[in-house]
Amino acid sequence: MEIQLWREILSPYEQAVTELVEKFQHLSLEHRERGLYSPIEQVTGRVKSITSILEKMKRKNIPFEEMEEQVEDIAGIRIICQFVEDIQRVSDLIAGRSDMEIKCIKDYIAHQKESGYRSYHLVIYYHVETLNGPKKIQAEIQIRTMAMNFWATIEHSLQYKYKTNIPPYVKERLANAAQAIIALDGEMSSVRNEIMNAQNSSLMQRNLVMDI
Ligand code: 0O2
Repeated sequence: MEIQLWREILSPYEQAVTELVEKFQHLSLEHRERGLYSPIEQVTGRVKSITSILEKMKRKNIPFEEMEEQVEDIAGIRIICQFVEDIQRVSDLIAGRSDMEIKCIKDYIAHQKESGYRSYHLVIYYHVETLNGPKKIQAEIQIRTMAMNFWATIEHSLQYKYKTNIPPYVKERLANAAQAIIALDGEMSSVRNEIMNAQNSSLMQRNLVMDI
């Protein structure tokens, strides 16, 4: 397919990623401006590469006409939280919004993937305004803790290196690391209130200094 056609297809997704990243960053800012703890630590986004879209269509036997409906993560947003508890708060914030409609939820925290992958995915419908009028597209929002993100980032690069053939001894290490991540998130949750209080008071002090 011609590159120009791909550009036209992917352009609304690029717009959606830019808008969604901005909206979630603003949500985080709003919390901080009100002196509230923000469940959102960091937001990133990307449009799936053409190669990755084609690879997924081939793997899942998706015909071209169904690409935009069936490849749900052409627009991808990643929200990183400090604590596991923050993930549900972010999901609730999304559910309460009028500009995002939840299509489905994939809870890989309650149901960890075989690889050890843990993350909370929401597929949403989102409207973008284009030259041809409004377009309803899908976006996948991945919500995970910093610790889960650390594991997923390392494992993703190993998948890239080994394709589907990660050696058994590496798989075993990854499985051990996944268990360690669960323990780490649990430990952090147990001191969540203390950490949140400490962060709030340092934020308030900073605001006071800026007011002077
Ligand atoms: P990218 O662009 O490199 O991030 P499938 O694609 O078959 O896994 P599905 O149901 O289409 O499954 O989508 P799913 O599982 O909700 O989301 C796919 C995305 O979740 C992946 O994107 C990863 O970002 C992440 N993910 C899913 N499983 C794993 C895993 O085992 N390890 C890691 N590190 N990430 C995972 P892509 O396709 O890799 O594309």
